Amino acid sequence: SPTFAALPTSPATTPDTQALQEHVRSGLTRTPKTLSSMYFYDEVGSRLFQQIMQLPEYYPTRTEFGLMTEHRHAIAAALMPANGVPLHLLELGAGDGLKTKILLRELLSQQANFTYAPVDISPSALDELRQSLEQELPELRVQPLTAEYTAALPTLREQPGRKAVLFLGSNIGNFLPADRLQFLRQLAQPLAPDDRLFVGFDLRKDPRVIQAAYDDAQGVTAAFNLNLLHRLNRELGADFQVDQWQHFAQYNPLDGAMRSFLVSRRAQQVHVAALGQSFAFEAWEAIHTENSYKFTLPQIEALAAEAGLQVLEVFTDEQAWFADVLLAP
Ligand code: AVI
Repeated sequence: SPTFAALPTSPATTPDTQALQEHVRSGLTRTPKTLSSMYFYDEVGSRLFQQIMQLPEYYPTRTEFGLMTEHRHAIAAALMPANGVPLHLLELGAGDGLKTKILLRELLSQQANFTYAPVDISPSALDELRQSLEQELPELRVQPLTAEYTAALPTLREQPGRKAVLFLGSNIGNFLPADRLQFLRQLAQPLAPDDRLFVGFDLRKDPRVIQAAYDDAQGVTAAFNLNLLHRLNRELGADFQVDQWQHFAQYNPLDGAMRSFLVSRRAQQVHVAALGQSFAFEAWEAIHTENSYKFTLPQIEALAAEAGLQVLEVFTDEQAWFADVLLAP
C-alpha cells in the first residue's frame, strides 16, 4: 500500500473532508498550484494503484518483490534478534502485504518469536490483509492497527524486545526532501540501539525507464492522476471537466525527481461548491500532484546520517534498480 494509504470516503462534515477542503483551498491558491498525492487513494484510486503495480512499465513493485525473494534468508536473519528476544515487526502502509509475506514466511520457517503489526489508514485494506494472513499463515501473531503511520509510532515504546519498522515500496520517495528527513527522524526517535528500520528506495536508472513507469501505454497512471479531479467533483462538489485536463509526468535526472502534473488544456474556471469558491486556470497551467524521488546509494547514506541512523546493510537486485536498506539508530 502507498505511503498515503486509502482514506475512506466520508460524508461532507467529517474531519477527513474538512482536511481535504482546507488542502484544496490552500493548494489551488498558491503558485504554482499544488495538490498532494496523499489524496489519490480513495477507493477508486486505491484500485487503480493496484493496477499500476501490475503494469509492464511499473518496475518498482516487481523489482522489490524479486529482491526480497532472493535475499529473504539474509533479510530475516538481519531482522531477527539474538537469543530468543521477541521481535515486534511494525509495517507502515502495509496494504495487501504481498511483499511482506515473503519475509513473514521466512521468519516463521526460522521459528522466530515475533508479532506482525501492520498499520494502514484504510480499515478495509487492513481487514483484507488480516483475513488473508489468517488463511495463509495461521500460526502468525498479528496485531493490525488502523491509523495514520505517525500515530502508530508511539505504540512502539510499549513493546518489549526488538522493534523493527518496515517502510517498503519507495513510499519514502513521495516525500519532499525536507519532509523526508523529518519523517526519518520521527521514525528513529522511539527506537533503541538494538532496533531496526527497513526502508525501500527506488534507485536512479535510465531516465526513459523511469519516465515510462509513470506514463504507461495503457493510460492507467493517467487515470490514477486524473481520478483526483473526479474525487474533488464527488466529495467537494467541484465541477472539473476532466476531459479538459491531461496527465503529464516528467523525470528530472538532475535531482532524481519524478514529477506528475495535471495540465489544464484550456483557460477555464472551476467552482468548488464545498468551498463556495472558484479557481481560474490559464491555458496549459499545471497543478503539481506528485513527487516520486529516485535515489543514489551515497544519497541514502547521507540521508541516514542526517537522520542519526546507520546503514547496516543494503539489499538490491541484479540491475541495482531498487534497494531495501537496513538501518539502525
Ligand atoms: C506509492 N508510491 C510509492 C507510488 C510511486 O511510485 O511513487 C505511487 C505512484 N504514482 C504513480 N505511479 C505510482
